[in-house]
Amino acid sequence: MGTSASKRLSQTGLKHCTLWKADRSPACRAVMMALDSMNLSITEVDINIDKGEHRTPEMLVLNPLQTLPVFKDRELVLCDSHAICTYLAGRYCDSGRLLPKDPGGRSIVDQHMHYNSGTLYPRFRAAAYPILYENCNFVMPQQIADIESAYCDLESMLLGRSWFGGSWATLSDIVFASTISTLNILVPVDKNKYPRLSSWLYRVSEELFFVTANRKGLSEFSRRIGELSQVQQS
Ligand SMILES: N[C@@H](CCC(=O)N[C@@H](CS)C(=O)NCC(=O)O)C(=O)O
Repeated sequence: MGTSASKRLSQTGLKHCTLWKADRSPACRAVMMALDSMNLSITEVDINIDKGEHRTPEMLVLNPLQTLPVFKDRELVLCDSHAICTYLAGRYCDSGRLLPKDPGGRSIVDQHMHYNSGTLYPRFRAAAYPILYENCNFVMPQQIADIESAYCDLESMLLGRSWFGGSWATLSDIVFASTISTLNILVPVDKNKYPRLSSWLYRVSEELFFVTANRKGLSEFSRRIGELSQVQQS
């Protein structure tokens, strides 16, 4: 378990906030990208999931669900990446850039968060966990089909738009960026079948928050999957 403080001097330091995270985890990387996008720095504690550090008695007090990320702001403890991202954007980003203040715009972002939480993330888990934790060395056919079907949904959602949530990158894009860039390692996004999704993935990969907060953990995930399976690494 390791603690690190602020990353860049220009960032606003929120000393009263802590994030327990693992870089390999897409849910954690969504929160890390949201923080970097808002130029916020908080105390970060690295947790080694392979060593079960997310299941220690101290962590169980914070999160009985035994998952990461876990976030604390004074007395408030949150244990879901979507809830953490919307809290941070609502509490610390006055402009409404990441999370629109108008109910219509906000509900679009919520809709994407529910899709990520209810459909996309479970499909990631079903494909990756057998490799990471159950000695399976390939992505199973049903899991590939489910992920391809999600790519079809996402391709349709991008009809006539460059970003999922509006005219610029919002929390929708940040949360999707963490899951889709990770899924892309397991089941590559075919640019011929999904041209809009593929262009969006390229576009979002160029965003500074993706470079600073997603790339390292994504490489770590890719390396681990490569060590454990026959999934081709690009
Ligand atoms: N819905 C939760 C999912 C959290 C989750 O499943 N996190 C994974 C890492 S990506 C985890 O902690 N896995 C450890 C385990 O299940 O033992 C969120 O978005 O925060």
